[in-house]
Amino acid sequence: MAAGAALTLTLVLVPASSAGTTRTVTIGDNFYSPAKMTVKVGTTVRWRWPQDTGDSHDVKLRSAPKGVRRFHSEEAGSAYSFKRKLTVAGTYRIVCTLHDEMRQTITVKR
Ligand SMILES: [Cu+2]
Repeated sequence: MAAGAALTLTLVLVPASSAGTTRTVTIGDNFYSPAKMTVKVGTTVRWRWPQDTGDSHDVKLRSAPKGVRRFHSEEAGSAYSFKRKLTVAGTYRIVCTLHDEMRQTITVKR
């Protein structure tokens, strides 16, 4: 019973709308899924490479709101993940440097 009470308390203290959530993006050949997404400020975006990706990909930030430090993941073929917390509102454009058509747009809202 004590464990149940503690769980209820946690759910009350952490509303679903709070910042600090994580959204997962799946890497495919040759796409990011989802290709477009909107998240709240403070969301951590995690790019996940599946076990069986047939090709190598990376995640490079090619444009972002002012003041955002650029990031660039490793090149990886499978079983890798990379994450960044997006703390500035605006539009983030991601590209895979190995596949120019592989692009993603993330809108970060307050
Ligand atoms: Cu790629």
